Amino acid sequence: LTDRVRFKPLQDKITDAVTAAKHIADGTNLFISGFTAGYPKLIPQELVRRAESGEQFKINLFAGASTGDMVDGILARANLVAWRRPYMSDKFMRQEINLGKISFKDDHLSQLSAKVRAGEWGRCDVAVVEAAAITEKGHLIPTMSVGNTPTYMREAKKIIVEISESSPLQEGIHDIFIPEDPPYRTPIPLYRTADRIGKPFIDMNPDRVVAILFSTEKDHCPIFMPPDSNSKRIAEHILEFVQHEIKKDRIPPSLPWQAGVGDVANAVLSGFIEDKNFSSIDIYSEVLQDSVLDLIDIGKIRAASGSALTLSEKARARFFNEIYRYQEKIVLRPVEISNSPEVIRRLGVIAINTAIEIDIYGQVNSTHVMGTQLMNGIGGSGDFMRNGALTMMVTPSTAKGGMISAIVPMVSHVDHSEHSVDVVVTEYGLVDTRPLTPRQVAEQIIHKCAHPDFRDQLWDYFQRAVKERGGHEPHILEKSFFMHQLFMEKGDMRQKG
Ligand code: 0RQ
Repeated sequence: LTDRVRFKPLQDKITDAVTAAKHIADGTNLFISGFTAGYPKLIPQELVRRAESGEQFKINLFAGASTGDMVDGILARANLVAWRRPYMSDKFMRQEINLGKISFKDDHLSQLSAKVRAGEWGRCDVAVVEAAAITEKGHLIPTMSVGNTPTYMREAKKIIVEISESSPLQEGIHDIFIPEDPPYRTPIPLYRTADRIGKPFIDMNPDRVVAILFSTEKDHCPIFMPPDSNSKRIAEHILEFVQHEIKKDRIPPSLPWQAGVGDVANAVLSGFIEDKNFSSIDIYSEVLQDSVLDLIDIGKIRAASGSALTLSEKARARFFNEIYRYQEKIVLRPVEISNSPEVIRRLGVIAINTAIEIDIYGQVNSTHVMGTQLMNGIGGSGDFMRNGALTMMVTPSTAKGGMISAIVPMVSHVDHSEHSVDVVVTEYGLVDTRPLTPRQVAEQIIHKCAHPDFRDQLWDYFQRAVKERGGHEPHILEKSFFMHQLFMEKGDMRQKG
């Protein structure tokens, strides 16, 4: 206890979840820690228990990004969430959002903290945050993520802390810096991936702490599969292309990398393990995954910066055992710093993010299946795609067993415009759109990136659009969604006969 709650005046705030959760009532705006990892676990369970015992209430839930079933899943299933912001990836919550039962708004992750400080999200009633410890001076050491927690704690009227006994003390890995707000904003003084510009803890006003809980619950750990053949091929195209650009002296060899969450990101980073051309890598990303530890182990990482560490069970154990070694290389920051457009642009990040669909001119849909059904949210992809030095959108060429083409005439929803997308990659090939006109982009995306099953119909559409309508980016508006329409009518985008 004294090890974890070292600030004596707060020790009498240690209590149980039932007592702590009494600060949360119908209509409470609840701001939680958590960014794929590091979310509170006891308070959500207690809220569900109250709902199951017949209490009628709903909360508005604000996080850093996605959490786990222990937050988004159980709260959504208990029908306790009125509003959820931002990015989430829970299956049931997604369903409720698409049914209009949970209100959801998708923000760029870099912007949320400033919006909360500006009061755009309304009252900041209660913050519930997971911590490894409270320091001698009453400051908070977070666990596996930082996200928006520094701002949530600064703004909340009441703070509930869940001390995670399953996390070892992780002092020294976090770098907490809250930038100034307009109109008196000065530059964020971060010039290299490894820079530490803030404090190793989150400032906390002990007077606002209403409860401290001890928790033995663990984050749900993702299971990373070895890269499949598509992810491997996408990774190969990317690494070959970047090497080519470095050889041609078009980009310096030392630019930091960002890769979104998931298989392709892991495959690209795993590709570095084998590749002799990359020996000293900086990662300036949002979520750091297992592959970062592998690269540190073989001495290839100079610095890895992110807002969260999302590790499989095995990698987590490795990290906890040798935290002193990994923390020399890893920095965890607030998401407004890890995803800061200013810093991403200054460092010249090579950004790789995954799309749901990409159109022949390079517009990208990352969030809505068939233009209407929310998948997860834009996450940090907009922050990185709009500001990276070299930006890549990747996707397998098909989805749903080959019935859906990820390359379409016109995207059914737009998250990233052609102006933010330098390079398009599928397992079939890569198109560098930078030196091309939109018509040349269309020709190349159809021939190099689309799956062979869909090339003819895409080419036929494009040719007709050029002939019948012309223009800088030819389209036949009444036909632009013919592939989506085919899927909705027949369950297959392929044109037969
Ligand atoms: O559906 O789960 O029902 O099988 O989308 O697709 O292929 O498993 O790939 O997990 O990498 O997710 C874009 C959603 C890709 C993700 C997206 C269906 C597919 C499957 C998932 P099932 P895969 P991934 C920073 C970066 C936005 C945020 C971002 C994402 C499911 O990468 O959310 O980039 N990105 N953040 O079948 C219909 C298509 C489809 C399709 C895929 N064209 N039509 N369904 N699917 N393409 C990180 C953070 O911000 C935290």
